[in-house]
Amino acid sequence: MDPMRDPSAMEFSVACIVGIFNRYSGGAESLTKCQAKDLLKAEMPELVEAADSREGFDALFDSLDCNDDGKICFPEFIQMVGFMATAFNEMFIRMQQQCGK
Ligand SMILES: [Ca+2]
Repeated sequence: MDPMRDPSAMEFSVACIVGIFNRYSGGAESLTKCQAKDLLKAEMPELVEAADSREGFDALFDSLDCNDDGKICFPEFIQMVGFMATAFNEMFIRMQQQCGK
């Protein structure tokens, strides 16, 4: 990769997602439950708003923690990002259909 070239939108977006995970994990391989809550509250407030109670957040965390180790590793985190991207894409398609495009 040419270091003088500006990153593409996709490269920039992926780098942002990686940077966000590492900012909240402190560079560790996984997010603790507290770190995951801080990340989700700051970066995905609408997702957390629906699960704002402690029980709601615990259920959300448990659904993300696929291997039940009490932490969210990067693959578990990126799977959640994929679900969010899929939901945004479906919303985008519905909006286009409603506009007749
Ligand atoms: Ca896990």
